[in-house]
Amino acid sequence: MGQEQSLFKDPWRTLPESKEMFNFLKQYKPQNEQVTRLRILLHGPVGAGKSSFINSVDSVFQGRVAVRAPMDATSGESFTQKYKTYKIRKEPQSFYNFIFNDIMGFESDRGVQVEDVKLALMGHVKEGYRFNNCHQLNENDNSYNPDPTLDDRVHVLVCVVPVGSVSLLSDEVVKKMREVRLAASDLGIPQLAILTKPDEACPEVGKNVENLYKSIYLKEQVDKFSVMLGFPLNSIFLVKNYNSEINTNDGMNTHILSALKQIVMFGEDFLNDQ
Ligand SMILES: Nc1nc2c(ncn2[C@@H]2O[C@H](COP(=O)(O)OP(=O)(O)O)[C@@H](O)[C@H]2O)c(=O)[nH]1
Ligand SMILES: [Mg+2]
Repeated sequence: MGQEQSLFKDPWRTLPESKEMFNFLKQYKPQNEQVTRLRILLHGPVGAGKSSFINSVDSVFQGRVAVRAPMDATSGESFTQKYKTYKIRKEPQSFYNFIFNDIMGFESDRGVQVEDVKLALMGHVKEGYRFNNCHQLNENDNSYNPDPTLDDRVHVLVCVVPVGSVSLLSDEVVKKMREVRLAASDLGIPQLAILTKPDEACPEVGKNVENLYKSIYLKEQVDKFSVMLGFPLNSIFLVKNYNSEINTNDGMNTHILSALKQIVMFGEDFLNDQ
């Protein structure tokens, strides 16, 4: 396919200046005084790029490619997962006011159960708890937090899926993702989606990340995902993570920051409604 057929002439989404978004996020502090930090929960299949997204955010803010959140080199192999909070360091002694948790899910026979995701959303899952797909966390477990504060709760939920997998998601996985979405909606928690690995799904993006919002194929996948799961377009972001790069660059930073900024703004709205 020639470039004429695979790319729109103009991007279908234009993004703000990276510096503006960077500064917004740098100074971000929840207005709601009941909380110290905005808690973002990433969920999605093993190998979707959740840890990589956290590392990408870290890289943008550090100005160099960071490797901190452990990435699964052997994606798809791990069956249990610890509930852990990731913070992004600002200065030697301080952190940014948004934090991440991640949770794997939705594979048919493994991954975290939908009920456990709901408990995490409500703040009942204590740090360090090891999810087990054979056992659902309950009030009798030590890792069950019986009375979570607003700080412990999830303030914004982000679904992470490789964009090339959108057409391959099984009915069962889609059903589980919808269930989680519904549970979050019941709790009033805003939700977004990040579609990763666009470089693998579209050769033009593999060559040049500036083509991210020009790729006709990727736009089709975004539309498809939007219809399948009921995410409005403004809550779906394409992100190429830092995985093979040695240095950070403004083109990639812009895409990572635009997703993060929207996540933070949605989460901030949630906190202000409490
Ligand atoms: N090409 C490409 N690879 C990626 C991207 N994001 C993540 N990966 C790779 O996908 C694999 C799984 O990523 P990981 O972050 O561990 O997924 P997780 O299980 O959701 O935390 C790793 O080898 C990453 O380097 C991306 O945007 N593009
Ligand atoms: Mg991971």
